[in-house]
Amino acid sequence: MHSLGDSIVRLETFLHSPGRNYVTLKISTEDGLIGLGDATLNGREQAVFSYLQDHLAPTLIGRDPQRIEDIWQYMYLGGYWRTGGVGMAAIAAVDMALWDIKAKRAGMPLYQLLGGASRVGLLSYCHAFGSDTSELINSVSRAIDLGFKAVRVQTGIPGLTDVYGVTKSNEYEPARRTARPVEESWDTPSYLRHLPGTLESVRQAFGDELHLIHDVHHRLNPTEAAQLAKELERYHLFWLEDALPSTQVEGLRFVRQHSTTPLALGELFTEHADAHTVMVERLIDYLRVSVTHGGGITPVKRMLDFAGAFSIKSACHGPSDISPIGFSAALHLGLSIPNFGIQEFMGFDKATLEVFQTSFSYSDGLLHPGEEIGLGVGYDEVAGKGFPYQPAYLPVNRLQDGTMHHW
Ligand code: GCO
Ligand code: MG
Repeated sequence: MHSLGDSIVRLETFLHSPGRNYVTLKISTEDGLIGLGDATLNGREQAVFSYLQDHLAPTLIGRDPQRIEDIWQYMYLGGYWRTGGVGMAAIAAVDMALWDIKAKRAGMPLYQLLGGASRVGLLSYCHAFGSDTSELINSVSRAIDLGFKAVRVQTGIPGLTDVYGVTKSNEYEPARRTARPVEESWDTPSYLRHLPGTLESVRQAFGDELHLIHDVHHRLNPTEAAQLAKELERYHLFWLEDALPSTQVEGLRFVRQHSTTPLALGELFTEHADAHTVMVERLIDYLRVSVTHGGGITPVKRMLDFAGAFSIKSACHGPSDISPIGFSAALHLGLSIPNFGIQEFMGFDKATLEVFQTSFSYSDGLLHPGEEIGLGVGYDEVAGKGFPYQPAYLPVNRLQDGTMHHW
């Protein structure tokens, strides 16, 4: 088969913890190009690291790095145990690194290869949270001062000590560096009683123009989700996120029948099949799949193109547990596709930005991937070594009587 004569000579996998744990892949080619990919999977970093280094990497040496699609199919179809977070994050890292290499070879930023810019920048949203309404209002004010036109709002709930999306530190990073997961508690009736009043206060404080997002984090059943979506209609949310676990398609149909509040989900999707029904039945308005967990740029672009046929927009998952490499991949994709919706932007701490050199920019609510060739991200391995892996887990969640609940 025709080849440009180049080949993959080295794949190196790094697991470093600047700020948090990140799994990073570096592919080197015979003609001296380097591509980077993100394979971070929150709380399962060592599993992805091993899958990449021990199982995938040896099979890719000597292959032509130009043949991204063929290599993707080789990894996905050839793996037999396809799909799932661990496997898809590993495949995604290879895919991203190969796109990085192709764009560097072409001498252009990746978004140019993907069809060029479809907009001047990407509308982004940040996280605002508070243990009570006044803290939340302060947090939203800070977001507005930074120029954000869209904000995710999460609030503490009276009677519950730890609530999803609310933390005492400034940076919201749900994984904690503990030997076992922290146990949080949850009470759905308290949440349902408390949330509407909080959103009312936020609307009263900031008016109608600000785009408001709220993340339920899969904690309701279909009846509760429908009641909440219906009750929140008057606050015209940008979206209500993960009102139900994304596998509960029948429940989503029920929520849709009862409410016009826009819905977003998909941060746990790892491939097209996970999203197929919610797309063709248009049970959602925004698809939250991330490039890192959805298998890379190649399949996620296909998924988003498909979603566009149903007027569903992109909203790539962008927490700080996706590395600056995966985040940049989402920016290049988002800048180029026609049905971009919004990009989550939690930002990265100082240590992370010491190890990953980024070229993306944020200004007045909009993100841009920058004009550096490739993905526009560098990785300082020496600096990375100063931040060794530390075990960290996402919390688990129990109802007040001790029953395990969705986290
Ligand atoms: C979001 C997500 C995150 C996740 C985290 C888990 O909407 O950004 O829900 O907050 O909890 O990414 O790894
Ligand atoms: Mg979420």
